[in-house]
Amino acid sequence: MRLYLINPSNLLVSIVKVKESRWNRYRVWKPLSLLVLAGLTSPEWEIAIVDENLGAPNYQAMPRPDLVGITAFTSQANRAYEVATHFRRLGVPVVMGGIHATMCLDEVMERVDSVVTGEAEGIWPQVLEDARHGCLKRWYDGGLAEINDVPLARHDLLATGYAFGSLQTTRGCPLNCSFCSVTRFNGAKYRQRPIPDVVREFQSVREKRVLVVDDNLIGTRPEHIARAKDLFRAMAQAKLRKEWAAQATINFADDEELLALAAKAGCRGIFIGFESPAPEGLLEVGKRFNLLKGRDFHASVRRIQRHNILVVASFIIGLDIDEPGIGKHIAEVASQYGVDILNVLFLTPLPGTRLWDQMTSQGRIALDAFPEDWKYYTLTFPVARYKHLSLDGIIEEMTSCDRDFYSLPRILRRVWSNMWQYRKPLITLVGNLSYRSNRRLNYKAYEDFKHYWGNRHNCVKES
Ligand code: B12
Ligand code: SF4
Repeated sequence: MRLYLINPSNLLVSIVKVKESRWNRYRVWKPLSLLVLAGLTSPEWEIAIVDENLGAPNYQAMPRPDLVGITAFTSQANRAYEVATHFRRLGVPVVMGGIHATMCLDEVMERVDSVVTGEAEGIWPQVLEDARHGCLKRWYDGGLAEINDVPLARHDLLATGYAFGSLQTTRGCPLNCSFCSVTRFNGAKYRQRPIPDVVREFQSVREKRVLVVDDNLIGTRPEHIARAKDLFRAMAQAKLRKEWAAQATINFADDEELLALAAKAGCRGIFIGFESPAPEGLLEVGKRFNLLKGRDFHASVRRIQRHNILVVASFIIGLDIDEPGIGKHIAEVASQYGVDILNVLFLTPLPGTRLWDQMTSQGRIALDAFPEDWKYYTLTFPVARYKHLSLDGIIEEMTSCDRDFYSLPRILRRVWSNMWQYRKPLITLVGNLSYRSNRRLNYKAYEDFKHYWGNRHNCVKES
């Protein structure tokens, strides 16, 4: 039995444009969901994983499979349907799962043979069994998996073409920020995989560098942090010789022992969601956690960096409190905090989030011809109507933010300060240049987007 597991691409996502900017090679990540599904698949299935981010193959030239499984974020949904249509025309059953299938069940059900919502661990073996007997159901729900059932992902598949491997050690997040799907999808309970499983999985990753995809590697409560310390101790003891980056909340900076253990275990970069430079912004998106203890963000960032760990900061533009000037303000604040890399995204109502419910009820979703418009739900296009910023205005804010933060003098200052502090100037340089060179791609993309937006709204007015 032959199974294809496919990660569809979205050509509007600049990080997959490896040909346009070679720095992007360092920002194409493996679709871990498919490696996990492969880990749940019994040996009678011959598995091929296709990651279209490395280039879409000629499916016609490939042997006919018995089953196709497709994963998709919302931004990949359109391409997922194209791929599904191709295989369904050949009479091959297509199953789709992942976050978009879970949040938009009815839409997906119309376009594939079978949909799997939720996490797959508890249900995928049954889906395969039903497929083998030709009796696939229209809908399976995996719900939340028992965390000990998460298998070792098949890191032996998809072995070449990536600068980073990826793995997951926890699922779930209690914080439930308004713009994020994680609490709805993976639950509010923070679930931690057994430490020996995680260490074994690290050992099976071939790449020297690894992205730990957890939404928050250290968690928010003392018992979570204690487990993170145990994990880091076990990783150091296993002498993995891996360098890795992860996502965490800002409380990562509050515990010297945690930082030292993380660094010893190979942590070289941490991605932190600051979200807004203003306390009112944090309240608006529901991230009160960042407001705790009258925090000094500059000091927090420095404490992390002293352990040789780079800090990547994420902010959002387009909150209801954001007014003209917000772009430059974010660039200024991120520079004051002293972060190494800045990633700014447009506030985007992703289906299933609290923000989606709010913007839908207020009639503020501007690009709403679905499924076609999903391709712009990459957080790199302003798809909604923003309170104080017009379409041109919000794009100008994003552009000025990037222009300021990634100006050559500022990049050189950051690289110099890294050299001076004996940190990792090369990684900072590559990261900064990757963002800087994507700016040109973004300008062009914004122009095309404005035309698309204009046509869409003219059509609506005329009809
Ligand atoms: C790692 C990650 C990335 C990585 C890697 C992506 C990749 N290629 O896998 C990078 C950094 C590239 C990335 C980029 C983006 N991401 Co991202 N990312 C994540 C993150 C943190 C973890 C995903 C992961 O690997 N999980 C581990 C695996 C094992 O879990 P899983 O994917 O959920 O798969 C399980 C189930 O969903 C199911 N399943 C999944 N697929 C399938 C398929 C079949 C057939 C079946 C049966 C089951 C099944 O089974 C799996 C095992 O239980 C999630 C948050 C999260 N917790 O999901 C956000 C998340 C998926 N990202 C999100 C977004 C918005 C993006 C971006 C669009 C925007 C951005 N700039 O961040 C981009 C664009 C990507 C694109 N190509 O279009 C949103 C998606 C929401 C949505 N409705 O689409 C999430 C949920 C975060 C959020 N804020 O809400 N991302
Ligand atoms: S943005 Fe981060 S902290 Fe907020 S709910 Fe999502 S995963 Fe949790």
